[in-house]
Amino acid sequence: MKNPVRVAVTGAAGQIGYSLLFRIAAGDMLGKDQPVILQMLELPMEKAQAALKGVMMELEDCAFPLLAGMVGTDDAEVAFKDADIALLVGARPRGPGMERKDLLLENAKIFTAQGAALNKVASRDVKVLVVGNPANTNAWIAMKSAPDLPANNFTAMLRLDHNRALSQLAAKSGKPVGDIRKLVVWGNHSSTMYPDYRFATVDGASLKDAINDAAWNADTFIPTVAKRGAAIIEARGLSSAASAANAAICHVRDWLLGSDGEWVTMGVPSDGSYGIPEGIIYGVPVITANGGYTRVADLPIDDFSRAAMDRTLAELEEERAGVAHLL
Ligand code: NAX
Repeated sequence: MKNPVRVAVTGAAGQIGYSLLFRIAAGDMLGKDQPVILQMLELPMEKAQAALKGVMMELEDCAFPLLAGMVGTDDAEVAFKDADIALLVGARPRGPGMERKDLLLENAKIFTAQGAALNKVASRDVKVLVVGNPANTNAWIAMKSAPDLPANNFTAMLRLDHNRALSQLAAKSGKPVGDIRKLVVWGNHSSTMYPDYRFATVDGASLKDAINDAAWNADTFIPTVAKRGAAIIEARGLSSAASAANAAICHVRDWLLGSDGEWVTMGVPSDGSYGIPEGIIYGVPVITANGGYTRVADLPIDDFSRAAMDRTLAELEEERAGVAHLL
């Protein structure tokens, strides 16, 4: 039996947590032969801690053979102790009448503290995925607050946007979703992200040529992916949770176990390529192997794409400017 991997999950009693923890414990993220220890963080409030306790009781009741241990706590340094993987899901939601600026600042406080706690107690190679919004900027704040950890280990989740885009493309083209390769989602996890299927293929043939509908791309596809989160809230009365948890599982699984040469989208600190200033956490296509990722380099960027990529970059730079004074 392999040694257990320590997986920290924040916001563990929330909706995404409820869809995520059971799948991790079942082996969907790290493999059916990989034991895990779940280290779960929640707010200190009585209600949050009670809910966390309930989730832990249910985890126990599943009798998952791979669940080698559990910790439930309101202390980030306990949750992150020796963590190999940290899924930062908990974040401050937007309250009634709250300005975007205030939301950014409230989250900046959370992710500064959590970055510092990771820096202090986590494994020196901890892999961090930020799900809590604004995910890219929160990941940037955590990265900046953890100077002793590798910056490239701080990532933000764009995989839900990627998966949403895949399904829209499959529906439009009539091709099986699992056969679509080389999709990219550039930028911020927000409605400004740019899903780009110019390079996508099915069975080696161009998906763009098969679809051959530029108006659909601009007028239907991009807005549908951009507004999908709002459409889910409208339909369900709650934000995406199972699909978000699934995307987190896909992101970490591919990162740790490899993508077999396939492109996947991850929000990662920019290396300056594609005109994205260094350090900004920006969605790009990567190929993953051996616990690392390599950007897909030198893709041609046309005028339409440049404008879309610059728009989402401008939003990220504005978010960063709003919190930079705290770091
Ligand atoms: P919930 O409100 O259901 O759960 C969040 C949980 O986090 C709560 O139980 C809360 O007590 C806890 N929490 C808040 N601050 C915390 C802190 N400082 N430390 C530990 N726990 C804390 O939200 P849920 O639907 O689970 O969504 C979680 C986050 O994911 C939100 O920020 C949401 O906007 C974001 N999302 C990000 C997505 C992405 O693709 N990157 C998609 C889905 C989702 O919207």
